Amino acid sequence: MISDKMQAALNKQIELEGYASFYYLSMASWCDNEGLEGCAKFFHRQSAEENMHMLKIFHYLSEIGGIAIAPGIAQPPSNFESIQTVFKLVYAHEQKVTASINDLVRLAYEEKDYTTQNFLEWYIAEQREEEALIRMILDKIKLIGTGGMSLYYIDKEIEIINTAQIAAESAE
Ligand code: OFO
Repeated sequence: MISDKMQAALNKQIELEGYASFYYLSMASWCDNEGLEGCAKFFHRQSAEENMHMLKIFHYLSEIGGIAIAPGIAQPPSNFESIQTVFKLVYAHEQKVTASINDLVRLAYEEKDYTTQNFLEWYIAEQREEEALIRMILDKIKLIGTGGMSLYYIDKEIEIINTAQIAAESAE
């Protein structure tokens, strides 16, 4: 049986993952509008992934006899300064998610809720991969710089990364 505290914390995480999904959807729309098609595709896929992360917790709570709550999602920003800023914001948000997952693991341990602790292991690995991916993108953006044609090269680079991610996922 899950404790009320653990259940409330998992429902908070559902909200955070849901927000990430809409945040990245908003970024996809901004990229589309800026003509950054590769980036838009990347963010549509990221948004769908975050939705899956949200649902995974939702189903987990139902599975163990808890109550999953459909979250009210705050309006994410719809305008961004630059594509460089967008990826910096993504990195900051992923770090926030990682910190929140770590808090959940700590709580599960304190509550002696080993089932939830085990469930959260998937998220620990996922966050490690996500942070590494965004760091790699930020490094590439830095290498490309801000000269003429840089947006074109950044977009192409993100398109390549997105395609590789899709291929890796379908090979799993
Ligand atoms: Fe689900 O927060 Fe990123 O991966």
